[in-house]
Amino acid sequence: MANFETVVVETDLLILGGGMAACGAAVEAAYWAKQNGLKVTLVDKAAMDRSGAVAMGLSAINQYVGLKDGANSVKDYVDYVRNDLMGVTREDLVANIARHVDSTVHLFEKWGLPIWKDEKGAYVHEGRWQLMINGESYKVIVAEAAKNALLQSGVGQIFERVFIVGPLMDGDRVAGAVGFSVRENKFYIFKAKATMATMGGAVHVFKPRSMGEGLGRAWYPPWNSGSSAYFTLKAGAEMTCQEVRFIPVRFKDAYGPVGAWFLLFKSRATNAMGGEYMVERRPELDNWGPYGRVKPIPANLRNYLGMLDLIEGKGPIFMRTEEAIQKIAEQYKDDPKAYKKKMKELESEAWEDFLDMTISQAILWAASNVEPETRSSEIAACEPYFIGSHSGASGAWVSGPADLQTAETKSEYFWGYDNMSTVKGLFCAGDASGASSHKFSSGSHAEGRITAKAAIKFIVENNTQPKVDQAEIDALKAAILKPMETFEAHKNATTDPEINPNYIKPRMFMFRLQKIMDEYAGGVSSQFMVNKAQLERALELLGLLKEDAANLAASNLHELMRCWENQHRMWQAEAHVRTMLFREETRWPGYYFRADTPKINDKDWLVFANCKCDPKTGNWEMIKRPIKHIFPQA
Ligand code: SFD
Ligand code: AMP
Repeated sequence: MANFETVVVETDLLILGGGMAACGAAVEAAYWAKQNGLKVTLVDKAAMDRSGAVAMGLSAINQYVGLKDGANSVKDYVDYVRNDLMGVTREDLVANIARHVDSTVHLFEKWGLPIWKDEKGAYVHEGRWQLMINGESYKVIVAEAAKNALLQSGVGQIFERVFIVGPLMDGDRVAGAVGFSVRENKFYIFKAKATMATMGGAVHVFKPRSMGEGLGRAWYPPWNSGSSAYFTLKAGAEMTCQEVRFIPVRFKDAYGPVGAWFLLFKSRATNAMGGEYMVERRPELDNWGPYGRVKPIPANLRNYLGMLDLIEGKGPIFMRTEEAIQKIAEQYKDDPKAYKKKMKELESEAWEDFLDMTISQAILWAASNVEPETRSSEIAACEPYFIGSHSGASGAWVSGPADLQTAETKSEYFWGYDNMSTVKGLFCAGDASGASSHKFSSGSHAEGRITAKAAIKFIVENNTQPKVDQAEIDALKAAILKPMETFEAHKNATTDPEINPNYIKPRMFMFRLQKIMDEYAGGVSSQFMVNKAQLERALELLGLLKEDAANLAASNLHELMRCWENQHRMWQAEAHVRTMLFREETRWPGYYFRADTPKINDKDWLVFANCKCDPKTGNWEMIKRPIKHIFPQA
């Protein structure tokens, strides 16, 4: 495209994304880069102040271990995560984050984040690991610190509103990334000695429950579209846990969080008949091996018990907000003034929980006359998401820290630099790194710091600028901008630019992807059920979709971004389907259920299911990797 300027940026460390992991990376990288005379460049598709999952703010910090108070140990956290993921977790990665996460939380507080305190000045816990915050401006505060660190140290530069499409390679080493501005006709080539993929997880791979005007609404933010997975897959990196999607239960239709209700307010959830699935269905837990007996009950099993009620026609499921609020206030019933005050306080906490992180839920409550102190609200399982930082686990397979390996784990989990993928110089953190669940906002930031430090070490020890073939760059530029040419060439063939025999617009392409995934890969409409035949059909249809991706069309830069977002989603979808097909058991009922292999099978499948795609041939390889412990097991 002649009217696209090409901008070349040479740097040492390239940080892709501007979310929690990237902000952590920026702070740490600035420090180590200055000491070593290196340059750092951060690229975000949006504006860092409000980009990524924390855009609307959050009402809790979900990972705080409390090592200083001796409340918990690193091993306690590792046990919690392994149990919640039905035995499948990289203990070395989880422990590495757990031992550093508290210092990240203390930094947040220093930078101005209000964390709730009790009368004695101690943090108010939502649950064992979760702290309550006034977090409407959480992302603004964290981004400000990252920007200050990069810009004031003089080592860094930041590009906002530049969408990263894919990697640049020098043989088996990553050499940077390519992308384009979503505001100006500029094509970007970033050349770097090490690259960090921190572009979050993926939403809208599956058909959402919302439709029409509400379509953009999902629990996870619609602007995280699988760019991390695409980037690492295209670089040839090994991926892990691609089958471990996350399905949260949320307040229905506006996706408000449930954590504060279950943990802080101690609310019950009951079905249409008043039955409590967590009590009535307890015997079902015995079918899920040792994981049915752990505390807390794994998130997917909690989901599953509720889903069984729905399958039997006992829905809707209600969060009993009115009962929970009354129960807490009852303790004050002998003193009418104190009772009134407590009721007001609880009411405002209930609203603030949503106003701090899912404002649309508060709007829905207001619009539908819900007073949580007098009336229950429906909750429902969301559509599936890919998020390695919450209770899902999908992401790249990365090296663990040297000092936490045992003689047993070292050969499997360690290859030199913390959080480096199997591709030389390509590092991953946050949602982009797999098998290290439950890091959330704080752990993602901590993992970003760990990873940036390791990436700088890699640069110091491999201090050469990788070579990039100009022909490869030219080919990438042509392919990336092609949807705009396609549109220009064919736009007059029909009167409605949305419908054209020569091209497909990204919105329609997304609907097609979502329909395939919803119907054949266990979405909402198929009650999260899959079997071999369905998954094979999904792969066949995804193959046809991939062919048609060559005919995507964009009428402007915004649509060009949409084209590539949906290509990214499609690759995430394929990795997911292939891995569900590979794992011949059901391990995470409540996330997905393989009806043809309906039982958990620890003997054959207590392993990581990994995959990779050869960038040259496009052939996929499925790999089993062993689960090994770094702490002695009881
Ligand atoms: O409870 C490109 N999360 C919660 N964590 C908590 O600690 N407490 C909570 O209360 C949390 N809750 C919650 C959470 C998330 C959401 C969506 C809701 C509620 C409604 C989880 C955390 O938010 C999550 O773990 C971290 O944010 C993960 O960090 P990271 O860095 O992996 O992802 P990111 O922050 O979304 O940032 C992604 C960045 O990448 C950019 N990007 N840039 C360039 N090119 C591309 N192609 C790109 N694609 C994406 C994005 O713009 C962004 O900057 S609770 O309800 O669960
Ligand atoms: P959520 O709002 O569902 O994202 O939950 C916030 C935090 O609370 C996460 O750490 C969840 O794992 C945890 N959580 C939510 N519900 C429960 C529950 N019923 N039991 C135990 N932990 C929960």
